[in-house]
Amino acid sequence: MGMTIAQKIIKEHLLSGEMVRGSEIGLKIDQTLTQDATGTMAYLEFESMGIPRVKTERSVAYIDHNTLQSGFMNADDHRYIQTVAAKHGIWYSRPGNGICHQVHYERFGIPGKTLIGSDSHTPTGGGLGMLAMGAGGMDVAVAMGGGAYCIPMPGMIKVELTGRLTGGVSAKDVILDVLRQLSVKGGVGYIVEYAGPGVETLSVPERCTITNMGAELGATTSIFPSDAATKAFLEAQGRAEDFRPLASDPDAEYDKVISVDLSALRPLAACPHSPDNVKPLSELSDIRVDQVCIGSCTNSSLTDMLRAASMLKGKKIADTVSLSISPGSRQVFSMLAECGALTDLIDAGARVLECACGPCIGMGFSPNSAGVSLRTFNRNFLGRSGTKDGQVYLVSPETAAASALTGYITDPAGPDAPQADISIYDVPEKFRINDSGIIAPLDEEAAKDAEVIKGPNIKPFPETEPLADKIDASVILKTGDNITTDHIMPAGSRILPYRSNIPYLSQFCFEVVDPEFPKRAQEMAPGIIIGGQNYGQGSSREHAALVPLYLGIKAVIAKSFARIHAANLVNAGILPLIFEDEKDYDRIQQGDALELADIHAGLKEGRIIARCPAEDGPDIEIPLRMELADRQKDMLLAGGLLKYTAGL
Ligand code: MIC
Ligand code: SF4
Repeated sequence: MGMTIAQKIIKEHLLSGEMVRGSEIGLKIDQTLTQDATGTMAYLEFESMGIPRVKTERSVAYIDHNTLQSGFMNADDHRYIQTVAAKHGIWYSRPGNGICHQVHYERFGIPGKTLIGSDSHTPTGGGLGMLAMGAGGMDVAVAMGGGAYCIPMPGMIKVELTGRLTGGVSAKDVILDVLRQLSVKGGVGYIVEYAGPGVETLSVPERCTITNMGAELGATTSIFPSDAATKAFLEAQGRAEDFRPLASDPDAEYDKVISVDLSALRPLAACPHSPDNVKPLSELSDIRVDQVCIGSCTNSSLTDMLRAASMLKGKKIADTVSLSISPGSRQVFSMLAECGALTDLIDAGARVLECACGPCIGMGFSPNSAGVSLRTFNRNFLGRSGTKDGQVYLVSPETAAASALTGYITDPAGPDAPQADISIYDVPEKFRINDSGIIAPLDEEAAKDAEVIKGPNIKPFPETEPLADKIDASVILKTGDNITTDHIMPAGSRILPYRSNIPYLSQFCFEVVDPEFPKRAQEMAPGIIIGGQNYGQGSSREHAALVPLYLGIKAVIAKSFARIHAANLVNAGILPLIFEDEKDYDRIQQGDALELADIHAGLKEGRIIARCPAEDGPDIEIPLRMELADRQKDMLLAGGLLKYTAGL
């Protein structure tokens, strides 16, 4: 039987397991990346393993999330990451050098290689034909140490692309259409592979917009073939030698196939507060806009910025709109400056921000009260922008630019909108290469004496414990469906500087859902959380497991889990349990006392019963199942991933 591209890469990297859908496979990891908001924990975890030098082909530590440096905290983290990277063979991308995913595909990504990153948008590299996956920090630490990255063997979804994008419609609209078709949970357990004649019409940066936002489908990753466009991109980055062609076999089999006719596609927007709440712009045209942001790892390539600049050139944004642009990398920034497009953006009224995540993660530029913000980003979860009642719409750079001019949501394919035309700029064929923002690690000899500097903001990660055979715990919180890691452990400028300080962070756990949660959890510990469908979607932040661990949470019972969060819970020694019958969700209430007994025997069978004493009559019994690989069961018994790895 023929193979898909992803299956070929998996086969080449298979260290353990069989390529049978749902069963656990262990993969050799060629490259890793971290960013600073998850990086400090990942490197503390790596250090605790006592391995002197990373065993990957390339590991890179990026600083892109926490660049505000209000107070010593961020700067402490940066210095720790820089020194730990230098010592252990890891490349360091300085603050201001750009967003990890953008810089990685520009400078380091290689078709056919495996990459894991402690950031959920690591699949961006799939646009270059990499098998690139988001993971928790502990998994990245283990991979840096040469360990396998273990995942359930995913199924395959094919997205057949036909036709060619027309004026005003862009790659962002493609992924918004896929989200409309599949929803934020439609990709769980799958790799999404793009195929068909439309593929060759898309450039690598356009493909990376699509694979980036595949994270919002809940997919393990997304991938494009490596073809003439990939070759041209790598050549233009001065990396022709990294090219390798990759295509699926003609008789490759997929579990699901959907299609997108690029020629028929119209501009779309994801409306508040979910990336799959997708509507055509034609239905949104009366909405007044307060703020427009162009940037983020989804849409901050040179082409994205040039398209927006060409539409804004010689014009002024509406008086009522505040426009920000954040180029994705120093390369994009310097090329924008060189060709004059930056001046056009500034003259039109844009506020130019640093090459970093910035507003995407609530690091400044929060909208006004109930403000409408149009963002070229990938997530519009409630409160993520820093303004709880902010109304965030996710759109393409073209829609963003057209709307910034009128002050209303405006269709860039409509008759009155200015057309993007990047040919007005004299842009060289080759990208401008200046890696001054990237620092190579020390050689092995020099590394031996190098000091790793930890400032007072860096606190040890919480101790994990071996799973007890019996848990008597209270239900501290019951949530609805699609709870994101932004709900569990919010980010933003107030909180993000403390990503290396779990005790401090714990005060904000579930803040947008229930501000009393941390106090209650500590008073009533040990605790259990009850969740709905797709619990833990969104970010890869392991803090969404480490903080509940710190607050005494022993188990989470949900209708279903998002992949990375479920793995993070197990890595932290917290038991993820799934209702055998979803209707039982209604039988447990916040405040109930639950008893989980004979857990060790239950682990073997993959099933346990939760008992809840009823006021009158017999106890309520609720059967729960576990979707855990044998390795994960052993890990829970050992007390989490690090203890398990140490015991191997
Ligand atoms: C995000 O977009 O939510 C983040 C911030 O990049 C996270 C990582 C983090 O929480 O540090 C992600 O996507 O994994
Ligand atoms: Fe940064 Fe936003 Fe991308 Fe996360 S989604 S990596 S916060 S730009």
